[in-house]
Order: sequence, then structure tokens, then C-alpha cells
Amino acid sequence: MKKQLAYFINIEGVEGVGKSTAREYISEYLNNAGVDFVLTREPGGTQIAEAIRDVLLSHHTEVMSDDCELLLMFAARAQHIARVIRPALAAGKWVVCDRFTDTSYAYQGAGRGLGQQRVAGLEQWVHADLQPDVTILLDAPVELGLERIKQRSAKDRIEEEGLGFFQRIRDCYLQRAKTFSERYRIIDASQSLENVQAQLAQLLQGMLA
Ligand code: Z5A
Repeated sequence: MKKQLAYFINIEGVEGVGKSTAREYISEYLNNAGVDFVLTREPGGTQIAEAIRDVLLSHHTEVMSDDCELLLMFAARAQHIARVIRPALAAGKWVVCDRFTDTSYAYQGAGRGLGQQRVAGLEQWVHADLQPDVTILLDAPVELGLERIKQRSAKDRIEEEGLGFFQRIRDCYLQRAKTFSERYRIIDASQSLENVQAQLAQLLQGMLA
């Protein structure tokens, strides 16, 4: 991988595969390497986008339509890109983002069945000229990820979906990893934490070299 000034990295995968854990490890690694970076997440990352996140993940007495869900994801993203991602990259900082538009393709496009074209239209509108340089896909069987988060006391609105929903998401990610092989890096997240972190370290080392 050619070294560049500032990388935009997104971390992807199904529930429980270890994105938050990987995010913390990447943060520690970049801190130790003296890299100036911003650590952020979607949906969220700004005050307004975090408020949208609350609406998206909370339980409501009315059912949220799939279109509403997708549009809110992109509303939060538009704000996040304008207030956090673009300014950071313009200032020469790396951006490490827990989920980005690849999640919308996987969850809303495939999981909800809205289709890839619908997501592509919004992507074109909101950030046609901006893509992550590196997409880290933490991949593991869906059952393993769900097992890892089984003991959590409360599930959010999206986590309540069934196995089929998450399987469609994993399949979509693996398909996108093939289509966008120049930026996707698949990490085998079914391995021990130590092995996952060794894979991440190797990737980051390559980007810094
Ligand atoms: N969403 C969407 O639908 N569309 C969009 O466009 C966007 C988002 C941007 C955000 O939730 C939700 O929004 C998400 C997609 C949707 N769906 N839901 N629900 P979130 O950010 O709060 O949650 P998440 O992204 O789904 O992550 P998670 O459930 O918190 O899991 P995780 O971050 O991947 O896993 P973790 O917390 O790092 O690890 C889980 C446990 O496994 C923990 O106890 C770890 O210590 C353990 N772990 C981690 N790695 C290992 C290994 N290698 N071995 C053993 N144990 C491990």
C-alpha cells in the first residue's frame, strides 16, 4: 500500500464481531505511532448525528419504515461528513470510523432488502467524491458474533433482528469485499483477540511504512 498523508479508514462487520474492540486497539496503535487521527462512529460523531442515532436505535411505539431508517442514516452521515470527516482529512488527520456507508449497503440494502441501487443513489448525493481509503471488514460467522454479545442486557432496535437478516448482511459485505478489493481488507475475526490484533497491526504497519 502506498503511504499517504492521511487515511480514511472504516471498520465494518456484523454485530459482535469485535469492531469496538478493534477500534480501541487501532486507536492505541496510532497513538503509539504518533499519528494525528480522529476516532469516530456512525451513526453519530456529532451532536446532531448522535441525536439521530438515538432515534435510530431506540425502541418506539410505532414501527420505523425501512425508508425512514435509510434516510436517517444518510442524514446523520451528511452532518458527520460536513462537521467531522472532511475537516479532519483537510487538516491532514487520519479518520478512523466505526461503520460508514458500507454498513448502509449491508444493513438497509441487503438486510432490509431495499436494494443496492437505492443506497447508491444516496451515496452519490451525500458523498460522491469521498470514499474510505481502507475498509477493514471483521468477518466471522453470524452465530459467533451474536454469541459474543448474547449476555448484553438490552438489545437495540436493529439488534433485535433474526439470523437471516444478519446472514444477508454478512453475504453483502463479502460480496462488496470482492467488488471493492482495492480498499477492503478482510480480517478473520473468528480468531483469538491476540490473532485479530496481530492482523490489524500488520495492516497498520503497512500503511505507516
Ligand atoms: N447501522 C445501519 O443499520 N446502517 C448504517 O448505515 C449504519 C449503522 C452506519 C450501530 O450499532 C447500529 O447501526 C448497527 C448497524 C446500524 N446495528 N445494530 N444493532 P453499534 O455501533 O452500537 O453496534 P455494532 O456496530 O453493531 O457493534 P456491537 O454490537 O457493539 O459489536 P462489536 O463492536 O462488533 O463487538 P465488540 O463490542 O468489540 O465485541 C463484542 C464482544 O466480543 C466483547 O465482549 C469483546 O470483548 C468480545 N470480543 C471481541 N473480539 C473478540 C475475539 N477476537 N475473540 C473473542 N472475543 C472477542
